[in-house]
Amino acid sequence: MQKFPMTIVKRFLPAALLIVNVAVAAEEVTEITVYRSPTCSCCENWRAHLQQNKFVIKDIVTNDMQVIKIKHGVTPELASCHTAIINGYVIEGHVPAGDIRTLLTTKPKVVGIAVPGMPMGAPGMEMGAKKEAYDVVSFDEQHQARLFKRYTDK
Ligand SMILES: [Cu+2]
Repeated sequence: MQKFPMTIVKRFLPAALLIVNVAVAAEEVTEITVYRSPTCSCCENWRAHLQQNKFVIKDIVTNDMQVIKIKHGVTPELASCHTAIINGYVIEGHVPAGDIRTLLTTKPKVVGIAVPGMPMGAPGMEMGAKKEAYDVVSFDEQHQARLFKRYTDK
């Protein structure tokens, strides 16, 4: 029986390990830390929306969401119920999963993105056929908001 030449193993094994590491890193990106208050039911609906879209949730229940929001630069104008962190970005409120994916792939120089308030029809805020228009905005360290994605009431 011929032994597998050691030189080939030495040459290709590190490359194989590297591929495994990259695959793991890509999956880690979808882990999102969600801060929410124990009484928030729409937060749970939003978490379900993320899970349906293959995000892995680290759930942190807290009675002091105000502290979390201040710590992450979320002003009252930007604020909603839950606050989440993914890959260094802040995700405030009922942001659709697709917009989080866009953020992670385009990597803009922003603190995060937010859906201020609790618009009807946003993920986790479904109320039958009722929908209102809402904006996903990005915000920077000066709390300047910019349009990231607009959703109509249709
Ligand atoms: Cu909510």
